[in-house]
Amino acid sequence: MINDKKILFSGMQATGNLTLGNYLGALKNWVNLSDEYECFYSVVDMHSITVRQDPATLRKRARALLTLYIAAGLDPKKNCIYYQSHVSGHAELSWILNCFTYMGELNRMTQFKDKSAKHADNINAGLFTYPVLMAADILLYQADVVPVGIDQMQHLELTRDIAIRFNNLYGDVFTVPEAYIGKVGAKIMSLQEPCKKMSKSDENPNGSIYLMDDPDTIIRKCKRAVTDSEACVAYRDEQPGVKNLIDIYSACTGKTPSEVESEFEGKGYGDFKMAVGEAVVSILKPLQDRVKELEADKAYIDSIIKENAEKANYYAAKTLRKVQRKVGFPDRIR
Ligand code: ATP
Ligand code: LTN
Repeated sequence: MINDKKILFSGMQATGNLTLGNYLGALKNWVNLSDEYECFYSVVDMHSITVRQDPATLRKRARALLTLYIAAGLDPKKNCIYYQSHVSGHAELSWILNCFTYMGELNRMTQFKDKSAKHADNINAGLFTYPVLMAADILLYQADVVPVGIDQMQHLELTRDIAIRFNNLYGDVFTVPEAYIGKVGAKIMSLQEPCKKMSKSDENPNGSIYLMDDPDTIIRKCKRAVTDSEACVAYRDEQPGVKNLIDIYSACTGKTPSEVESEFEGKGYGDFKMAVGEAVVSILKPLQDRVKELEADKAYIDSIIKENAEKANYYAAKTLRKVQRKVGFPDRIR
């Protein structure tokens, strides 16, 4: 607990352009939870280099992502918004936890299998131990809850297993975290291949709506979204494309899928897709305007980066010292 509140941790990678899936599956929930918890929201730039990055682009994207967190409605005075690489405790705890994680556990991770198939020329050790760094992120702040999309559940389970294993050996050192999966938008699918998740690393730009897409592009992508020949707006697994558009519309408007079905009863896909596009624009346009305003205020963003790195370091150091003592590292001489 910090200030009598439970602790929340989450993070996103500064790789690629963020999609509507990232926003509806993660960022939007973060904002809804931010009053209830003491929150740490990290731009996990150390995770990003598990895949080769252009340094200048990574730096630019990391800053854009941090700005986006604020633009989405996270108050940086209340929520600790910071770069993972500014807190050395992540790497230090990650090393220790590596020694409490089994090769077999990491071998089972589906994200590792997917990413190593995609980057066959660079299957580095960091890609393999990526989930351990993620466990370190979460456990370093003693997080109670971790809001993520469904695709991260397996990593969360591993984090819990590592925490329990460590606690069994050394006493109650870590809080064992729970995942928080939002009710709507937990898995937004590609607009072109609705059986695949919408992903920022997708090669086909028409499959994803990017958070910075202009309104015309958003409407065009929605109009072109793959549906089927049944011609009815029904929320059924047999109609994955339509189901996904209903999910998007629900998440943007707050309506339930059955309310959406009634709203479009007897109407064609054309009207429905147009409405989905407009609903997405109504969510993203204010976000984009706010990003532009914030980007113009360099000194403000810089001050946030500095203050929050100090705050994160303070809490990280507390856990790290405790863990170091538990595993038997010698005390520091002051
Ligand atoms: P990549 O495609 O490069 O693997 P990603 O789009 O999956 O990246 P991440 O940075 O790995 O993005 O994820 C950030 C957060 O967004 C995570 O909590 C993840 O669960 C969530 N998320 C990502 N894609 C979706 C999606 N299509 N639907 C819902 N949530 C998503
Ligand atoms: N692995 C996550 C990003 C991530 C994360 C975290 C999410 C890194 N560390 C800690 C929650 C908590 C992803 O790829 N989406």
